[in-house]
Amino acid sequence: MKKILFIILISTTSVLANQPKEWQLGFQNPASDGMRDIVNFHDNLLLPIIIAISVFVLFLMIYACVRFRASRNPNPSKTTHNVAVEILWTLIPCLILIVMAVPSFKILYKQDTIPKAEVTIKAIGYQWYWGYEYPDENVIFESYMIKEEDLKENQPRLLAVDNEVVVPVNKVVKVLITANDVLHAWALPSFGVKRDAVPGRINETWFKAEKVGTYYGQCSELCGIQHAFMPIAVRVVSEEDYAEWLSGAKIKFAKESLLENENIKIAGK
Ligand SMILES: [Cu+2]
Repeated sequence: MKKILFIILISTTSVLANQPKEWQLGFQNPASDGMRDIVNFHDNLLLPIIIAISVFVLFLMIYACVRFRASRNPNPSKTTHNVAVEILWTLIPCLILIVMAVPSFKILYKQDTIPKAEVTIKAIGYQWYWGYEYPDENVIFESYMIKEEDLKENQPRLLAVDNEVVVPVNKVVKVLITANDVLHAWALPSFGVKRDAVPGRINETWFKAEKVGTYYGQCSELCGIQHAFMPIAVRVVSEEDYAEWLSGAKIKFAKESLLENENIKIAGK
């Protein structure tokens, strides 16, 4: 019985790890080193500082309301300046900002330096779906959201797509991001990745997924009426499964066949 419970627990957590869950307050569970940095930074540094500041300001407000109320101070103080207090309320916030900035810049630099990529994918934002290319493999395909009425079991609403991006686990994946029409943004919370997709320009980011599974994200730049319906789904698989998927994809999603189809379409017009 215990064993079954354990298995259920493991399987449900691994499913929930990759997508938003009901009543969720915090971040999604990290599935990459970069996201773990972000979560640590938020939970262990920013949040305590924010809570301390909020409690302190609340205390000051209550104290001032009680201590300096009109009934107790019929003749109010005429003080307008206090140099010591003014220096303190300038310096202390500056110090707090510096304490927050140093680790924040460290994380930003780490995200910005892309290690040698083992797999490169290109994400292209369209109104309103994502196109993907594996430039080194001659693979190209489009990825549309699955409509609510067509959802199969275990496919999350507004997140599942027909063609998922497939990448190998524990490999550095470099993502080139651009758009074809308007601004979009390629965002995957579990990997700590979010980059604008700008027409005529290529942005770069990277991630190294640590766990096998399907991870969901969404376009994160208002791009038009169907902005909410262009999700991102990345399936992280073992190296062998990736090789197998790739050999199939090279036939199914070959660049040449796509160009041929386009030509047929154009010729038929
Ligand atoms: Cu978009």
